[in-house]
Amino acid sequence: MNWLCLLVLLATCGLAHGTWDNCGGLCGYRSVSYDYGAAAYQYGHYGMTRVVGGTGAREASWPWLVSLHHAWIPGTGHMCGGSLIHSQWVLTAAHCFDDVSNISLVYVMIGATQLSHPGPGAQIRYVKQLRTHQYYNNKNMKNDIALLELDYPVLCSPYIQLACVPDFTLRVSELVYCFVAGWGATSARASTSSDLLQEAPVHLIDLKLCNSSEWYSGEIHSSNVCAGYPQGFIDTCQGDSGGPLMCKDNIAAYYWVVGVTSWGEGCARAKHPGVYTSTQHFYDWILAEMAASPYGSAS
Ligand code: 4AZ
Repeated sequence: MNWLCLLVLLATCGLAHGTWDNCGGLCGYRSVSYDYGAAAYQYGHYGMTRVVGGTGAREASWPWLVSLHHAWIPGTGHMCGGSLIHSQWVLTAAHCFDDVSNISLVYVMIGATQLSHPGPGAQIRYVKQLRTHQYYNNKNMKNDIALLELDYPVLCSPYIQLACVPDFTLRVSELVYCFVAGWGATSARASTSSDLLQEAPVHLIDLKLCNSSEWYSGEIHSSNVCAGYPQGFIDTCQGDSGGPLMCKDNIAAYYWVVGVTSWGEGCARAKHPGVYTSTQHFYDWILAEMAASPYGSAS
């Protein structure tokens, strides 16, 4: 069997646990290969420079990660992250739109790493429609998930690839290599976003522990995923919202987007890891919303 066949076979195995695609039949693949080595997963060995506690990502590192911009935000205009899950749909957080009254001021930058210099691999799309979850609650952050339909499909390239979304058959808690990435603040006190995409390895944290008394004491829902470190130090922060929590298992070459960055008490604090909306929990909702588009582009 040649390598191409093997790749197709692996991709087909992946699709058995969820997702839908139209980007050459693949999702979750990074066109450029990056070897972080085992040391990247040992707390304290990852370059504690700056997401919070991450490092600058290389070009095309996470080719499904997009930056949502708002025309009125000064500087780079970055507002939130998102994940390209279909050539015309971006998965993000509902709370990103809490203060947005005019969706035509929002646009999506796809295929960029440095926002001030997006480069020739980047594409920009406007929003045809926003679909926030009908039961999104901005007080307790339940159902913090939304979909954006883009005005035109993006073209896939080494810089632009689709994310894989897991259905209920994937055992997410068994995935061991997880990363967060985004253009959010690099410290809890910083109010500005980062020009260069930041990434960091994180661990999935058991929901019971995450919801225990010294942690989030009951604020975590069954539709959440917690990720980070008991000691803190490495975490998503303001501006990373809507972006992906991405995991893969030992052997697969592709990543699943298992969470959408939602909230946390502060950033990188001990016993207060990042809280993510579980994409697996909302798989059917995502599918139904895309299929129900009045424009019919995901049928
Ligand atoms: C935010 O405000 C935010 N530490 C995102 C993630 C986290 C905290 C805040 C997690 O967008």
